[in-house]
Amino acid sequence: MNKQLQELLIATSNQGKVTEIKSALGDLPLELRLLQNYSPIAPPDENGTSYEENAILKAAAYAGHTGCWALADDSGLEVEYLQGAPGLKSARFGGPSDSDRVDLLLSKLTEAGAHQREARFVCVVAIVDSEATVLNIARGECTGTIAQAPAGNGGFGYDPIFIPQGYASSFGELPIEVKDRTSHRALALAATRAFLMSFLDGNLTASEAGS
Ligand code: ITT
Repeated sequence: MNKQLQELLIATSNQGKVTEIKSALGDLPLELRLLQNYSPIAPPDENGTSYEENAILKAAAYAGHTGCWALADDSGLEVEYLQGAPGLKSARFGGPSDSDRVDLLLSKLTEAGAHQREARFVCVVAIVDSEATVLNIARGECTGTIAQAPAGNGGFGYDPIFIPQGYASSFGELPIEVKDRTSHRALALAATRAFLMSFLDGNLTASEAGS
């Protein structure tokens, strides 16, 4: 096994993300570390202009504090009727709770017709090494529609109002296995997993990945 990759910090304070990341990567021969394994670290300002920039700046900041390889996720919900909002600002859209954000989003869609509720989730996962060199970036997207009202308690964030394409129920209602197989995060994590396995198999070195 490549000695540089024995521990990987899941660099997010969002417990919903942690659950999904563990489900996708938990069986790899790696020790997954959590932010709560360290003394409190102030979260970096998410002032990037893309999901990629934000994912990299989060991974780099936490790797810098811990000296550990880090995986960070930046994600958001883009609603067509709102010209892509809340997008990069999904975590800071109203608030402070998930249900406040859901209510605000639904209130902005009261005038939207049934055919104007198209939306997509986007997720970008960045991996950096212990020196904060970017080794891999993976993006996943999941299209769907925004429901008229929240339904279900599964998942987190906007899941109770997001109906993925091909289904009649929200991610909040569907079995978690569906989200773990089809979501924006599932797709980004599948590519991330392939990258990590190349490392763990010794087929790729940090300098090859970072170049
Ligand atoms: P970290 O930065 O610590 O990872 P965060 O929650 O602030 O946590 P983001 O900045 O990436 O993460 O914000 C993304 C927001 O988009 C998140 O808080 C949710 O409100 C929403 N979101 C992202 N993925 C989602 C998903 O799979 N289901 C529902 N909502 C999601």
